[in-house]
Amino acid sequence: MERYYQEDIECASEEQIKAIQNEKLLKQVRHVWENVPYYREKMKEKGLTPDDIQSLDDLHKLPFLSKKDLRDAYPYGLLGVPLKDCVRIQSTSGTTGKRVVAFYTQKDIDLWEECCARAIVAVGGTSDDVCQVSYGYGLFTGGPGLNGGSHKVGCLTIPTSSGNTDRQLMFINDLQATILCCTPSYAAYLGERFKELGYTPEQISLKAGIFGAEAWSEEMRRDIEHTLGIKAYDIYGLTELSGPGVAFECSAQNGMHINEDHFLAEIIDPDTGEVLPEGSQGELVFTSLDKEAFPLLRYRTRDICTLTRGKCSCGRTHVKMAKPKGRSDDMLIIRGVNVFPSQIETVLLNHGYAANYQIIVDRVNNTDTLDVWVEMTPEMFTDNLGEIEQRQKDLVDGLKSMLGLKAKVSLVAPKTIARSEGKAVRVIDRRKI
Ligand code: DLL
Repeated sequence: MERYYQEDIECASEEQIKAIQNEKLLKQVRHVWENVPYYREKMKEKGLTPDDIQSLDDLHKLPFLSKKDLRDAYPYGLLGVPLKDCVRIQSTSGTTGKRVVAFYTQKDIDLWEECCARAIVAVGGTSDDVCQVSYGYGLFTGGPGLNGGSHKVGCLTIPTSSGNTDRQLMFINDLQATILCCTPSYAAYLGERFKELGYTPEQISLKAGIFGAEAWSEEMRRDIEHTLGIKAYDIYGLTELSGPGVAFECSAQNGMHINEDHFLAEIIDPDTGEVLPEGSQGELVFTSLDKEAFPLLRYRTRDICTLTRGKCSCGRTHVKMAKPKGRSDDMLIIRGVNVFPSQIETVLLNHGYAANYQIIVDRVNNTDTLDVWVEMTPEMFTDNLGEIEQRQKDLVDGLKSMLGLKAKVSLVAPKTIARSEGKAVRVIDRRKI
């Protein structure tokens, strides 16, 4: 039987959700207008006042916010409450520029943790469960968010944070953990380590995993489910909007329900900013509906995906987002062809490899080159050069038919590509250096 953390809201009718969103949107716009001068100026530039926003239908009039605005307003320019009312910050790793610093009031944290609790209950979590949180703790939102959600559900929470892989396995075994929360790449690594130590999936106590914070393919889901003997569920979120739990997967495992009572989603054309009809692929844009400390209206995530509304077998009614294909800024343009790393991953996993690979893009004599380094699994490892060449050729053909591009594939020995404990860095683009 399907269980919910907040059934009333998770299964509310579309009309009820729209009514909640309408009311909250008007309040949030007024809150931002009155307390965030940076955004007030943006509204004024468009000739808008809160009176111009009378309902959800007026949302499209509001100006967008982007990562650049967050940088320009750093650190306090988008604060919606006095600093003394904030109790926490979280921050991104800042690999692509200045860090994003997000602020929270206690109420913001409570709502965020409730979103994570919904995700845990959606994978079957109850107070009987032992939930191991192997996302990083600290500035990264993964650890603190799921830790809070796990407490709310009443699970016994193991806050291992990421890293120290053998200790992760020890806690799973000794405390018979049933739910694992970490990045999919770290889950794959934990699975690999269990296998190396001779564990079969039946000997591992885990039953479900909540994996997100990076793009991962359906093939990787199958692989992780197989090695750990679990059901693997996706979870999505970003620091700017609180952290994990903006959207989460349910028993249907085919897209993530967006917590629409807190986050209003739109899909836009990333080039023109035009709002696209339901079902179209485009950039995901979010408006926070009740955040106090760091309210964001029409924030452009750069994540590319589609939204679909419809009856879900789990009974939840909130709109679903498909797995993001990756960020629009992760998309590689190689010899004019758009390539998402997740497409390469799909080909590799379909050919029986694990998700241990590195993509190297370079430019030689004004021509882009695409090199893919792939680890052989221990089972396929061989020093028979003819066999290796044949395997490489098969992958070159597979990539050609997926991408329409010729790549150079190098098979390398097992364990030669560094494992990730957090978000995996799979692409090295030397053209930018
Ligand atoms: O990654 C929050 C999070 C923690 C989500 C734990 C899920 C689990 P940031 O570090 O700010 O926050 O990175 C946000 O990561 O815009 C996406 O590009 C990507 N991302 C997050 N979840 C997914 C997912 C956290 N399930 C950025 N699938 C987002 C694909 C994801 N990409």
